[in-house]
Amino acid sequence: MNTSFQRLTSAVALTVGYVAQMMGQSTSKPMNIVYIMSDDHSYQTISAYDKRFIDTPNLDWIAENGCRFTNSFVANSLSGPSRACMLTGKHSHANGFTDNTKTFDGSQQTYPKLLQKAGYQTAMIGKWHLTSEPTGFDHWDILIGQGDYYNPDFLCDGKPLQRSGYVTNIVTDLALEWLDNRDKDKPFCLLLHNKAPHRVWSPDTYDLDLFNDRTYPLPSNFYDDYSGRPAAAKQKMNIMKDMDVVYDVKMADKENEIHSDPELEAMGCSNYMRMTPSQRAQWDAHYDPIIKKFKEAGLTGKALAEWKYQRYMHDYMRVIRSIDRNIGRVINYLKANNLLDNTMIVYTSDQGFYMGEHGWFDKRFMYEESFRTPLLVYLPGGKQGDVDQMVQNIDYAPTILNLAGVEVPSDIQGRSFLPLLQGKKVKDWRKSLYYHYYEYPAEHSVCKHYGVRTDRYSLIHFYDDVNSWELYDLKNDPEQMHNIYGEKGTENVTRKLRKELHKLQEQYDDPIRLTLKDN
Ligand code: SGN
Ligand code: CA
Repeated sequence: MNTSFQRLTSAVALTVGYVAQMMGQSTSKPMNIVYIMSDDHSYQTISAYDKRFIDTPNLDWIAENGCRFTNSFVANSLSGPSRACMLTGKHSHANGFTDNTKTFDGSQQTYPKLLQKAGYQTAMIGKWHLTSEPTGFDHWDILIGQGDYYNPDFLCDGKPLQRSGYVTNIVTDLALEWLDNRDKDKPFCLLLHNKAPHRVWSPDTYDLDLFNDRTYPLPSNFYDDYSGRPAAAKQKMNIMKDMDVVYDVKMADKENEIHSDPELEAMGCSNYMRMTPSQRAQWDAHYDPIIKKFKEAGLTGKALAEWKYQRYMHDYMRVIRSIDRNIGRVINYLKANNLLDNTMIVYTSDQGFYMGEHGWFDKRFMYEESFRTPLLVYLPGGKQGDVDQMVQNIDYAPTILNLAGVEVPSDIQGRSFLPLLQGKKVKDWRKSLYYHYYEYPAEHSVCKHYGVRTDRYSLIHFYDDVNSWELYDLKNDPEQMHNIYGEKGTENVTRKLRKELHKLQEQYDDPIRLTLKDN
């Protein structure tokens, strides 16, 4: 027997055993994985988490039939870094992809490679964003760079090609096509990565007229003045100051009278030029009347900021509606093909996103809205309900390997949460999380920082340029408006958290503790 066949048989045998055990049956099939990840999808806009903004019945199906993770976090709130953390199960300093300017070293160990070796068929479809070509996949069909919403360019197993239509529909079509044509005798792991709802939040023409009558509540801290938080004050992701009227809010008038940042204007123009004449006609039919009213209104100051917020929310929700519809297509496919009894479905995002909290769009900060990320998991025969333990995106790789019956390599820094999905009690689950963000100086001007979070507190150190510590009591100040670092009465908790932070830096072997003065 050759080694790869042996490996395949043992992995499949383990998986079969696992599924049989889960399902309480004597015989069963191997476990498949459908891993769906969107880009910049906030948990606030999934109705399983938050009912204020939009109904997402298909995403909610995953939560209702599986687990909703109520404390799910990332390790570095940015696209490329998150993807590298997920693939490797390691923090950014360990996988080398610390910010979006890096190139992923595809020769390193990743969970798709380990699954592939164990006999799984693997595919990666959609936004990749790691610069180097994907490795560890039998098939890959990726958007180039950030990807475009309309008629996007792809690199399909190395060959460039453009496809017509709207990106979320196309990526889902490609994923279902691959599922249909796969080798049905082997277990599979499919990574379906949406570009949506990434900036610049462009809806499918089919959804353009949705939610026109909705007015979204302004977050209570929309006019945050960032007092006591110098790094937050320095940022450039404020809806009032930085959200671009032409690019983000799509007020490019035919009379060419409205002008904003020339670079962003040019990007908006190039998005528009990608559309077919029919797509453009539908786009114009929707936006032209809004542009006309906007010009007549002559808004300034707070009125303009609040109007931009509504425009942002409308477009973002329309983009989410298309994601949810396409998730429904995937679930229906799995149902129709009798795959729901041996396929785990994961839904997550590369990070959280601000829906106007602190006055912001974008992510990057270790503050809750962007440190957290949605995580819904359907596991056949597994737990149904909430998982409240703190999990992080470095845990995905070991969880998936664990499910597939593949041994988790000892250098993986995350931990398998499969027992939590199975509803088991885990006594020694982690009590704290480590975070480290690096992309600075860069777009949106979020300073470098690292920190530790426990169930009650969050301690953050901004460094390089702004040098400041922040401490939040998440129970009394969930919106993180009051930095209590250095305040009387916080000495004990600060000492404990600093100790925990250094322990985590040591445990994960982050070189920063060796080179930085932390006071
Ligand atoms: C683009 C966006 C930014 C965003 C980064 C990173 N600008 O550069 O707003 O923060 O991506 O996002 S845009 O003008 O190109 O829309 S990430 O999710 O890919 O990391
Ligand atoms: Ca992202």
